[in-house]
Amino acid sequence: MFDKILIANRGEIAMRVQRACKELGIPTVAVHSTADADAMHVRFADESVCIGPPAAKDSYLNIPALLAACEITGADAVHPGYGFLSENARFAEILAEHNIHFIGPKPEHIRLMGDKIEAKRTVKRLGIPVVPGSEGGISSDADAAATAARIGFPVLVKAAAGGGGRGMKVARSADQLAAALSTARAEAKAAFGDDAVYLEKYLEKPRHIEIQVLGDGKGNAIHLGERDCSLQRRHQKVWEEGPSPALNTKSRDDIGETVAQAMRDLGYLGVGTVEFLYEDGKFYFIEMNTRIQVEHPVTEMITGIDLVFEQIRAAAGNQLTLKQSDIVFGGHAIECRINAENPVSFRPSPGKILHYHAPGGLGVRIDSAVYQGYSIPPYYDSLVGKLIVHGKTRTEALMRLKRALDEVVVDGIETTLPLFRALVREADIIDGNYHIHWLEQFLAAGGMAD
Ligand code: MV4
Repeated sequence: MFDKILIANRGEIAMRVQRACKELGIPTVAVHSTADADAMHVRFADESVCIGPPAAKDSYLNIPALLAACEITGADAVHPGYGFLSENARFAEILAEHNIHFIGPKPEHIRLMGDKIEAKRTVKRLGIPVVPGSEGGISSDADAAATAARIGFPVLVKAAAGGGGRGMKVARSADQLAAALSTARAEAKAAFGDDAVYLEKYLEKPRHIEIQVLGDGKGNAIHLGERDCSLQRRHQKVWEEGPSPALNTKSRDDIGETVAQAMRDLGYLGVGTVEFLYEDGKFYFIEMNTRIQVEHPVTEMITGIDLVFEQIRAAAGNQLTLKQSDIVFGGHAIECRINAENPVSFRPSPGKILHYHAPGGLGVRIDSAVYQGYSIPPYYDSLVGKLIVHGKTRTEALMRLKRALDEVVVDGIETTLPLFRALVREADIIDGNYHIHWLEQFLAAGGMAD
């Protein structure tokens, strides 16, 4: 096992990783920018190192500073959390060159899944269902036209280097195709420095369902069920739950086993998420995330498995001791991402938390790094904390969510709490009847304004 883990992140995920390290008996090193000197993740670590000024590129993304912090403290492993350097294959390689373990997948798998065209080609070969579309990249307008004629309109042009929705353009008919192609290419070039694009059939009203996986890099891998993350705004997840209201046991076991077998064949190491669009009872792969995700607690609550603990064990070279038959799904969990944002305009609202009260009671979990008197800095994401509830049934989870939302106090800044208090009272949400465009349609229709 590792001697000391440096956590190259901040906020709630840095605290979350510390909790797993404590249970494993491994000392932790926090790193922080000058803006985060008063942060909770610094107070709770065994040691801390200031790695630079507020801007992430000078601190949490500063690889030489992180290497120096490992050297100074004697950390022999780095946990990257999510965001920042978590899906940077080069960072994982540089750590290895310095004899420091990266707590994450093999660099080749991070790189593979970062290229959406290569990722899709690979998972298709491994038996995972993909969205009908181009075989690899699109070479010309004629190539695009031929592919669109084969799969039928509407089609979606996507950036190979994309993800998060940037560089995506819909073409609803042949006369829109050339423009969609050149706009998507230009956006991809500007955002990622790579104008490679591919074409897919556009699915109109799917759900976003993702499968959690865990592997040991030695050919053993399992799945831990799904999370339904359809409730998003501008590609930011707002509400995640598991199991998906749209699946039954057989559909879960089928897609889960397909994904787990693909991860065995790949020799995947650590935790990962295979993302699908789900429409008319069918799954279509879109991409794979090679990191621990914000919404991982949903899976922890319905399986009882500590994903960060397992991730660290696997990175240290331990064989997977969990078998698929050990994974028993119990009850229902819902996570709400409470952001420091105006609940109508979604403008960031950093500043000082004057009053704070975290809800408690049976089936309620808060993953947060804020405290009363803490000032949310303006430099990073606006996550105040995650409220996760668990119940035997979805109805019980919703009941607990409603009660917990009425109990939380976060005063002094604006938060998205009013959005969640409205959502738990919406018929479609209570019924689990939503898709990837539901939330934006709700907001556009004045769901929060009137
Ligand atoms: C799609 C799609 C419809 N059809 N692909 C958006 C982000 C990116 N990672 C994948 N995305 C989509 N891909 C096909 N073939 C619709 C989306 C999409 C979306 C997906 C998941 C959650 C929210 C979304 C919001 C808008 C569009």
